Amino acid sequence: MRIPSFALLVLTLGLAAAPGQASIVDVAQSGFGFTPQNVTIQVGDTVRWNWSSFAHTVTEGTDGLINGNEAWTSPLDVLNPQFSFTFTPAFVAANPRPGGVYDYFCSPHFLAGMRGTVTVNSDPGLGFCFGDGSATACPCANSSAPGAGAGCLNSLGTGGKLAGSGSASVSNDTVVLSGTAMPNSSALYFQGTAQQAAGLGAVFGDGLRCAAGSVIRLGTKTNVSGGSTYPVVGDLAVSVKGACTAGVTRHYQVWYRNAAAFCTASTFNLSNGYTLVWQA
Ligand SMILES: [Cu+2]
Repeated sequence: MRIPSFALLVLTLGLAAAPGQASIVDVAQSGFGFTPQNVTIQVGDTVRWNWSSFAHTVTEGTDGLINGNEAWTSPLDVLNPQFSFTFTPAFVAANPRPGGVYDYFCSPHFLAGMRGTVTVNSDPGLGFCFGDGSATACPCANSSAPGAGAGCLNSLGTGGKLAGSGSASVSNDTVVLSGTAMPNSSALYFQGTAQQAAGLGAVFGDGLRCAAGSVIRLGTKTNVSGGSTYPVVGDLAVSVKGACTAGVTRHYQVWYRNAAAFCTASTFNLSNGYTLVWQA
């Protein structure tokens, strides 16, 4: 049981890595297969293929051929026993794939089914302070479903959720913060320099305050179909509005109006928190 326990520990540590901390994911070549065949990584992570026997290639695509249309290709043989490839924000932006799924194959053994995938998760950040009972308890037992990754329930019976996409790079900021599952009311997107109560949050209105410290208001939006985003056309980029520099960690949250009689006498609730580590 020693080896499986260790493998589980490594996996757990890998999943617990903070956003922005690039990690290396190993894939073994065993016989005519890649193990694990399918891996999921974050933007900026590196996949490292390790050779064990015979001569193979690691070639992006689905056509089985090395013909110049691949985003990367490398031999994986006795002379090239290891091949590492980093899925940088620039590479992902220049070589988009549906769902972030990069198929690859071994050219000599394509017909034998020697193929794999790398799924690149483009969410640049990490949620925290969920209103699902895993953090501070919601004020009126209005917890959202465990694992929903959202805030405490509002009067509609949904938990406001904040997520992100794009690249958290101060020199090429394409971050879009997206709030969903809220009433069609006003929603303030704000940034804090700290996590409230070490990330557990504190009761505030009908929900939890998660982002704290020195606060910058990014902008107020009006939800349509329960959602909104920051920035939209005409808004400053998140890192500009938030005065973020390379290397800083910032925390985000949506504070939205929920005027219906529900939970406390307050007329507002909040999403979960969302953390970004800004890169150069
Ligand atoms: Cu092969």
